[in-house]
Amino acid sequence: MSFKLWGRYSSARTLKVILALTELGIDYQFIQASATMGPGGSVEKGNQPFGVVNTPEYETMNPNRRVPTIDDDGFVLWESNSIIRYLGMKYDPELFYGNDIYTFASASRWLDFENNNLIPGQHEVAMELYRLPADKRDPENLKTAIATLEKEFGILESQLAKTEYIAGDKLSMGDVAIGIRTHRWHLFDIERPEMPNVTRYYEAIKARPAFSAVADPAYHQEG
Ligand SMILES: N[C@@H](CCC(=O)N[C@@H](CS)C(=O)NCC(=O)O)C(=O)O
Repeated sequence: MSFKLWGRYSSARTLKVILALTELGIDYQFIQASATMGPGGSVEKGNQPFGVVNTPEYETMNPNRRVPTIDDDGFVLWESNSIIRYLGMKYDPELFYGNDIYTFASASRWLDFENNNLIPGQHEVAMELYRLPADKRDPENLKTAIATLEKEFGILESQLAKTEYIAGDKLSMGDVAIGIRTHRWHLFDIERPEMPNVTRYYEAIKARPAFSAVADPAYHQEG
């Protein structure tokens, strides 16, 4: 089997794919790629990017020139949450959605929630805390993003009062995305309201052996 993943460790979208691959026990070759981050950190601070995404070969695979992208034995796919769904369906439907269409739909909905409701706030906080040079930071923007995240994590808190994991009482592919966002939120140096169910969930997610592949705080706080 040949499996390739293009991405960067500071990208939570890439980390979702890394976590999915690790949960599934799939070996892969990792190629660092980015237009906005590089070995020294953020391009916003004058660092060189990893590159690769601007080559014609990459554009042929992924016309957005974004990461992550996978090549699974010749099958190319981009869009992180579509990659997670694909990996679950192909390699372990039982682990990723209990091999059940309703669990699939529910978990899939939380993948969309992650993309639509959690990523915008988390992106802004990461930019404001780590990636922008000091003179480009905007405290009002940071405050707004933190407030947005509190509201969205409140929705997770309500769900996790009802179920152990995000789409039921067993782990699903939804937890790949929600777990990483929960980790990143806890690593941000910000105040967070008490959310006992999110805390209980976070401990359960962190205890999974596969989570060590994406846990390194440096991945989440890189500037
Ligand atoms: N909806 C896409 C968005 C991809 C995306 O915006 N990725 C970011 C990294 S998280 C990116 O490529 N940033 C620019 C870069 O690193 O060159 C997905 O989920 O895969």
